[in-house]
Amino acid sequence: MYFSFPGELLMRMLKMLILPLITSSLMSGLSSMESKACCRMGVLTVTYYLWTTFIAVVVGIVLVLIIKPGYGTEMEMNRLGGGPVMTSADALLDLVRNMIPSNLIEATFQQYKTDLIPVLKTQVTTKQPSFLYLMPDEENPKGRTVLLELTPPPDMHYKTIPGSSQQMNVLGIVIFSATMGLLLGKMGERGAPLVNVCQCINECVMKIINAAVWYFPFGIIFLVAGKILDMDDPSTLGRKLGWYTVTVLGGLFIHGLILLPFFYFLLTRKNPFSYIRGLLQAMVIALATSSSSATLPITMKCLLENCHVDRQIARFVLPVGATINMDGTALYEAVAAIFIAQVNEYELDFGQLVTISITATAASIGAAGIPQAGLVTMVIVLTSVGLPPDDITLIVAIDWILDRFRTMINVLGDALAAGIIAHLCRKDFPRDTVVSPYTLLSIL
Ligand code: DAS
Repeated sequence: MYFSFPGELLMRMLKMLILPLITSSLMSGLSSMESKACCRMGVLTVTYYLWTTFIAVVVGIVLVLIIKPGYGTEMEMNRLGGGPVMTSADALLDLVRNMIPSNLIEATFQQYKTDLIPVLKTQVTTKQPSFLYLMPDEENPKGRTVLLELTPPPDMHYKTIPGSSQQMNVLGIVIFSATMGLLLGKMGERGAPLVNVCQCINECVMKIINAAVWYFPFGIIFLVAGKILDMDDPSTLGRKLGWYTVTVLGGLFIHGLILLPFFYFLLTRKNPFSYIRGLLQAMVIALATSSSSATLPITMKCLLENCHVDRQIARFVLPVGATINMDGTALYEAVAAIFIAQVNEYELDFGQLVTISITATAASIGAAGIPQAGLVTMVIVLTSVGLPPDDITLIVAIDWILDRFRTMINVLGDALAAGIIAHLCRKDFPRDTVVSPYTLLSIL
């Protein structure tokens, strides 16, 4: 119990910094930019993020169809009755619905309130016939998340999957802060006092980060060691799901260390690997914490101090990327869904592969930047092609390892995007460039 304490302190330090960092960065960064530059940067950023996420999904689908990790595995299927309870339309609408949190402050704290893993493990160990409906704590007097029956009681409307809703709530904070920043920018002198306050908060947060960094190596050792000691049967890692693990890690390697650096070089004509070297600290923290939101303060520090990215760009691109850009998660969810179909000997047609690519992209946008959130939002992908969500239990035993690597690629994708956007939005960039999805390709 005490062994995990140093790692727990590390996670608490990082989580404590997220809200002040996102709000102060966006509000001070955007308020000091002229509106036209903001618009160009915003369109370029979102366009780039959607492109790279979709490409990550395509990489994952191609790999899993070539390697076929799910065939030939004699797994007794934990077949539980009932088709999918929710449709992908429900889930997607829910993602949008949660973009506007009713309570901004509560939304932030809800981000870490639901502990997903004990619930997932309960299902694995007890083979409980249930669907993963995770009740937020406040709705459950005993203060714990509970598994509900596959067919929820008639009066129960569709429940938000916490991983997605929390991410959308954080996205709500990003949207609120960005809007405030743009409005403050338009207010000129009248908005200056609040802009100064945001800039001071931002500087203070960065100083706290610099101080906290000295503790990180110590916390990381205990965080990862505690996780390994917690595993009941590490041998499950290799035997049943080896090829699946190879497929996911192979796809993450191809996307994160070949394709993304290649795009960086094409769009900036600079050496991507010297840029990535400046991000190693953030990638290690992502690997250790499995949380791209918690890594955000370190990613910001690496971008500003090691990669010398323009501060205004970093303050906008990173918080938005940490909430909606998760290339590693999108790739993983596509691979996992097709792997589960293969294990079920369920042939997916082309239309279903297209559906998986779209829902994996959307689900990754909705995944929270917290540990194993991608496992939860994957339910959207499975139900969109008629696969039983309960089959998540097939892959949950090794998810904690794969989550670290996909989080690392998520963080790498955000940081490389910041370098590209900073290059494309630099002062001498041709102003008359019409920013469209094809702009990025034409620049290539
Ligand atoms: N752990 C998530 C993140 O922080 C990624 C995931 O769960 O897929 O990016």
